[in-house]
Amino acid sequence: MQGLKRALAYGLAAAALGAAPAFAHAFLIKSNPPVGSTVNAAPKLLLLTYTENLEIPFCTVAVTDSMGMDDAAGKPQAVPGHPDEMQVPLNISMPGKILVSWHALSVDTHKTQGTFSFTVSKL
Ligand SMILES: [Cu+2]
Repeated sequence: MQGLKRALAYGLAAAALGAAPAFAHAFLIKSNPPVGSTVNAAPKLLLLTYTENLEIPFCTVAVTDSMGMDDAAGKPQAVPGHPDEMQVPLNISMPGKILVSWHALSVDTHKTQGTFSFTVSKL
């Protein structure tokens, strides 16, 4: 009961401040390949999991390889049964550090973005 009261108090405080609740935005939970990882083969697919369901047609992912080429990523695609995920076909032609820059639109119409990298040690 105490916890519920506290939650209500926080909710009212957030509403009073006019703040959009941060938990309603699509933030990246995890990636496969994982954020900061090193993989020993070029992945054919990047899988991104978010805190909210996504409007896939309005999400973009750019992937830049170690030579600065940024044409390695295809269009984000829905993952059947997982509206909080998107998958991106990859065509990585160089080993090295891969920079991922994503823009997401969640179903509540809030935009988020972020970058991370992983490393492909060999193709
Ligand atoms: Cu939101």
